[in-house]
Amino acid sequence: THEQTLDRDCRTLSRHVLQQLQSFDAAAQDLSALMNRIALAGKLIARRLSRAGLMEGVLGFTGAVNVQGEDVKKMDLYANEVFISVFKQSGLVCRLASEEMATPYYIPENCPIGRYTLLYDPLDGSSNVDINLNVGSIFAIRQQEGNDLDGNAADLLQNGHKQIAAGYILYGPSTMLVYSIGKGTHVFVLDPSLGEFILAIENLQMPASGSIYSVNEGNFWAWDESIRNYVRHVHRQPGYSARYSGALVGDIHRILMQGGVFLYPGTQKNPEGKLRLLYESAPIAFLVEQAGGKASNGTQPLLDIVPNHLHMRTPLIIGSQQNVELVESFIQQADANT
Ligand code: P6P
Repeated sequence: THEQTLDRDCRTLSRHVLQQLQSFDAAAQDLSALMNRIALAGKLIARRLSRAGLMEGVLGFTGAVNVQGEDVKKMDLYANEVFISVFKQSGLVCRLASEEMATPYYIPENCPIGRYTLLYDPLDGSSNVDINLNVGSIFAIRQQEGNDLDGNAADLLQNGHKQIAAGYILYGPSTMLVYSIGKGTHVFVLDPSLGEFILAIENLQMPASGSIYSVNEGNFWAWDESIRNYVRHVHRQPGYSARYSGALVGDIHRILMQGGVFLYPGTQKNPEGKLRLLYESAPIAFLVEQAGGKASNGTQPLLDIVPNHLHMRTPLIIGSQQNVELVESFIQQADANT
């Protein structure tokens, strides 16, 4: 009915956060405002992506190399700047820690300072931009602890349970924002005509097991034998499907919605894998666990891992509980045999 449609269109992100918290105190208002800023960043990035092929200076590389040793794409830089611009005057944050910046950006003295830190990967999977495949932004929010006078942000080097909010924005056929503040995982869809993210799925519960496995099998001979044995086992099982887009957010969203498992294991060259703990794996592990799934580095729950530096990488096994436990059983078996 007309009322139902209207009511649905009013289930915006900021209202949802306040409803979740059943509170309107300062902390709740802060979280609602933080999520609103994330939504604004998502809208600005989605708008530019939708015209990437038509605008000068959007596609392609800047010629720079980032702290990860990766070629920086123009869209990476733009997306990074969007988050800084959106949060700089918000009065909500004191620091922004990004995949694109070697050290955190400290909000300048002449701007209002808040007590939260935003950790983010502004445009994950950006190699997909030039081929018009999905890309994503990943974010986590933590409270500042202490006063970080020496500016080395040591309080950020704590495990994923310190995240008070986390999620991602998926720039796909529709733009989706998936988030959690520790009270379930919720999916919003951007209605471009309204310029609002509208609630689509509340309290998403992922399937306990699934038939999708998502891993870059091009690394097969670079993995530990235990991972090769797991994949050999999957190859022999009827009904499994391999799905891998090379962009974490889209690959994870598929697993979140349909069940199964995503893996980025260590390789001989990169024993800790490729994905960064603080602003890729931990935020996504937070969401997946809130949706009833599981995440580990193969031997330890992902959210228990304490980073030793801002850009620390860890192997990632994540998805439906039963699928993750099956992978872990191959790793435990190999460890038992050594
Ligand atoms: P590979 C993108 O560069 C990224 O960081 C993730 O989005 C993605 O899951 C992974 O790397 C893909 O890495 O080595 O399989 O190409």
